[in-house]
Amino acid sequence: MRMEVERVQAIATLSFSSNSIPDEFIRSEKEQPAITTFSGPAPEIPTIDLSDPDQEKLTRSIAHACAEWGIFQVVNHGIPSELIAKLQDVGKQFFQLPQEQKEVYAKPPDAKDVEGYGTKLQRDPDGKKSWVDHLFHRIWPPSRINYRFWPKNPPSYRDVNEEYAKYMREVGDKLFKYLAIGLGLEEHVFKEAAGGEELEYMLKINYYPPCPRPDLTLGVVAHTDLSTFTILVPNEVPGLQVFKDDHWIDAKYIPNALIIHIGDQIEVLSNGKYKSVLHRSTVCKDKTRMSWPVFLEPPEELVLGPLPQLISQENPAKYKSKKFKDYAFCKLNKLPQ
Ligand SMILES: O=C(O)CCC(=O)C(=O)O
Ligand SMILES: [Fe+2]
Repeated sequence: MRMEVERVQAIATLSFSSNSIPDEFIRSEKEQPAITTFSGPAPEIPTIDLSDPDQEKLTRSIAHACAEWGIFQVVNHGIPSELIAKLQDVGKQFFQLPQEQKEVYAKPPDAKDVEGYGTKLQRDPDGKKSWVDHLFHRIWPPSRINYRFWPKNPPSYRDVNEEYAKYMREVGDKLFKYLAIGLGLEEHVFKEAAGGEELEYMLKINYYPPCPRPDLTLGVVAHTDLSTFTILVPNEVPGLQVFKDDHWIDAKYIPNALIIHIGDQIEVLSNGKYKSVLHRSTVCKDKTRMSWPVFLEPPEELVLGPLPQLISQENPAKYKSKKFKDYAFCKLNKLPQ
């Protein structure tokens, strides 16, 4: 079992008694949110109403958001708000369990896969740590689910997450369709190129404990997602920031909205027409922030590259075609693609 004190949740408790945070959590001035968050008037991340009956307008606004921002919020997506509340409640209950009960789900130290309870995939090159713990497990397809990493407590955890997985597939399918039509392609091409029915839905729960010095540290550091795209629900504590026109701007909290991040694989498949979004998260002094991203990821052996329909002599491929696992390896190890 890992030492308790490695978990940020435990470090947070200690930090409040000293009103300071350990050095390895203090970011350089280039990253500190108090210095780098844009405070002027900023444009807002686009909000899309998925129930809009005007399909053409809907497709256009999604395509525009993906080309200009790589991120948008979705309202009227069809997921019952009670289900979102339950997803949040069971996840919160897991993180409130005593430490040793959470450690039962710890990612094995030698595991190649990310599944499990943990604190950081890798240290930053500068040795800095992030103010966040997490739990990863797949929720679809059934052949890729390992219930060993699904909390047994609270008892409703499994039912709630299985129900949520159904909705993730519905919303995911719709978005894949609009993304394709938005580039003049047949509606199934993106999902098929990303693995079709073998596409994997990886749920992550981020748990950002209260922090005595939120001005100095970061939760998740600046990154783009590896996924095709990511469907995220946050709790009511703000913290997500997006890099737009050279500024870090705050995402507005919209109750019950889903936040869609375009990830690297849609950028690659679209040959750069859609952009993966650079984002990070900040933490809060007196509240616990949590978020539930679901990463829609290709199976690891699948080769992805710019869609042939989108390349020509005038528009050559801007990205290599490669297996998803090789793309992920290069990214994780900060090697060129
Ligand atoms: O908590 C958030 O809003 C962002 C989390 C995130 O970007 C991630 O886990 O990849
Ligand atoms: Fe992310």
